[in-house]
Amino acid sequence: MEKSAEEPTKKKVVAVVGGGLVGALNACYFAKRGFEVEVFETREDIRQAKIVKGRSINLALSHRGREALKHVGMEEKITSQGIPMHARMIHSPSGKQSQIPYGKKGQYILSVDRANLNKQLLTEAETYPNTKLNFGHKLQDWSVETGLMTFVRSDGSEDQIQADLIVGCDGAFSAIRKQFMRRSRCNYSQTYIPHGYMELTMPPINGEFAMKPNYLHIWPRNTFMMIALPNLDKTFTCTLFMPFEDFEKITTGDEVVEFFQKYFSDTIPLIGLDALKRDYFRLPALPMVSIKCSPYHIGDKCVLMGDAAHAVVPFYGQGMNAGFEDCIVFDEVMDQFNEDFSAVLPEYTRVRVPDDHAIADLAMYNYIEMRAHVNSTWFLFRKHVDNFLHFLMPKTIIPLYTMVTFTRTRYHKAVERWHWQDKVINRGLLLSATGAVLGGSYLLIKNPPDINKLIIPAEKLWNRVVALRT
Ligand code: FAD
Ligand code: EGO
Repeated sequence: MEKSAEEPTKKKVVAVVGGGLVGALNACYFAKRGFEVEVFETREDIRQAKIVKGRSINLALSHRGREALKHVGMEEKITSQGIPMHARMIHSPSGKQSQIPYGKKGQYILSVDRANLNKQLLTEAETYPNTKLNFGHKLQDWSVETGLMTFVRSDGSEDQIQADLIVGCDGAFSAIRKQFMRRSRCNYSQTYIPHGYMELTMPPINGEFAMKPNYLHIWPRNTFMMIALPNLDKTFTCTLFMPFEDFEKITTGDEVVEFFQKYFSDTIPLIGLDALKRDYFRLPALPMVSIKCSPYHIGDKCVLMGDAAHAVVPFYGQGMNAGFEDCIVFDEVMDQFNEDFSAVLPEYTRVRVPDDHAIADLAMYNYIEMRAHVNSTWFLFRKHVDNFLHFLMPKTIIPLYTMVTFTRTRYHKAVERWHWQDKVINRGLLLSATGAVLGGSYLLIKNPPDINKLIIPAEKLWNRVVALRT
């Protein structure tokens, strides 16, 4: 059934460039407001394609992303096809598995299929009569002065289109963003990390999931990390993160097995020896980049959202969630400023840049921290400490991961609060340490111990130390 636009009067044309996750969702947002929406996407319609090439098969959807979907009535449709992950399952090198819940009962993240999510959002966008999807349209260039966009069609022919507003949702290597970079006072930074990623499939065993399905499985091995998210077809998609240097060192099937034997031995029988030897060489490891820029807009003509505005490394599972949240924030600003683009665009930049930059930093921080000293013991220890402190002071100490993943606390506020909590914790530690010293001294003064009784155990202790050292 087709939905009717809110107003029948002639509405402005909004061109959404990029029909990926954020572009497709954004099309729904603008269509709901009654704009004439034109989506332009390089690829052919993925709903017709047999195989969808591209990166990452499944993604972790969390609160921010869900809230954004809810706004256009898509939450239920998507979450019902996601697999809840209530806890992380940490795999130690010996194959021991330990779980730590993400939060209270209702707090879980969802494993969703990227292609399916994208298809559903495109289909939803199409239910609005005021939306048109143009596939096989690759944006070549656009003019800041006139807003005229030039597309190259699949057959090589060109197409020129003008719009009142251009929304750049064309991903990390955004063609829309190129015009931003030529302007003065435009900030841009781009960092490739030394790690690449490779996806491997873990098939079902006897028609069932090879591991427990409702978990985010993690193998933290400092610089080598692997995660696995469940899929509806009872497979797991394992993602191996490793420096390119190390990927390149492994050149034969036997070397792959040797490497997995050393670090991820419990997964060998689950992925399968032959599959492992074969799949490792199927595709090269792919790069990961972190991109920041500001401002996000040019005049009243153009705005960037999603990865086009902020590509983040995937070590927080927030890239798509942040991009989806961009859509809500823009929508809120549209309400505040009555859809007046000349006021909405600068305000959007003002409120959103600090938050997107904060999540880019947090994701990079997680990457650095995890590769530097997070093995399975440290991972478990840290999460237990987080949970314990939260248990002690539920209102005061909220784990950063919780604020980022299960609330809509502005990302930059979550960072501020995290620093503040650290101060409270350190002060608490200092206070307890001081208390212990003072209390101890008081007790010692009040009940001076018999020095002879002290010397004997001290001697025994020393003997033990000597025994240890020899
Ligand atoms: P894209 O998904 O890149 O879409 C851009 C679209 O624009 C594409 O369809 C492309 O074909 C089109 N396009 C590009 N150029 C043009 C052009 N010139 N003209 C027309 N169209 C064009 N995020 C999470 O929230 N949770 C996770 O668990 C998670 N895991 C990840 C794991 C990995 C390994 C990676 C790499 C990323 C992960 N992400 C995750 C991040 C997430 O994939 C991205 O943030 C998200 O895809 C961004 O969506 P987007 O629509 O902005 O960009
Ligand atoms: C000490 C212990 C310091 C993505 C643990 C930091 C990220 C980080 C890539 C997980 C979960 C969704 C993810 C946790 C930490 C997705 C995620 C986490 C990875 C890798 C990921 C957690 C896809 C970091 N969320 N997360 O707390 O479970 O903690 F391991 Cl490599």
